[in-house]
Amino acid sequence: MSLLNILRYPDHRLRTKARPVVDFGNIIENFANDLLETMYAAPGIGLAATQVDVHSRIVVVDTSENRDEPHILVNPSLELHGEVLKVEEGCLSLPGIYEPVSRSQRIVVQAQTPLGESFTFAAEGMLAVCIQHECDHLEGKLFVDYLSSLKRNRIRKKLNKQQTQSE
Ligand code: GNR
Ligand code: NI
Repeated sequence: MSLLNILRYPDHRLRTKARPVVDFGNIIENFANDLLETMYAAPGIGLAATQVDVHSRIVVVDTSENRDEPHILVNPSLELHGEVLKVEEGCLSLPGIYEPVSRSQRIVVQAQTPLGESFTFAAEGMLAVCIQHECDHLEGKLFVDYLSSLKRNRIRKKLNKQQTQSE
């Protein structure tokens, strides 16, 4: 197991569209466990491979109180259902930034395990929000893309300044 480095906005590598996983097995399983370890250490409730500069369709999430309900989703696809509500989001690639984003409150997820088994499940509330946020990362999309360009520019300047000061 190892901790992975998380890319920070506005790093252009966060804009990469991830490719489907075709080779299932131990290598993908080990990588997914590294993603989980990195997510728990951060700490965060989700992490997409894109955020650690791996451009394969793999995300992990755990929105449970006790941090003991990990989900590994390989090649996820979503059906959006239910009400659309604004929920405050954060992102490990934009530390300290929190803004409301409109998301479906219910989703049906189709995905594969690291060994290639297909499964489907329904999710709601924060788990549904988090999975939508992670699937956006695989498309090179970030939650600030839903904000006005004025707000996004302010955030970009703030994070650029923080990163310059910490170097
Ligand atoms: O840790 C995280 N918290 C969070 C809060 C609200 C909506 C989405 C998230 S995901 C985020 C971790 C992250 O950046 N995943 O990509
Ligand atoms: Ni994120």
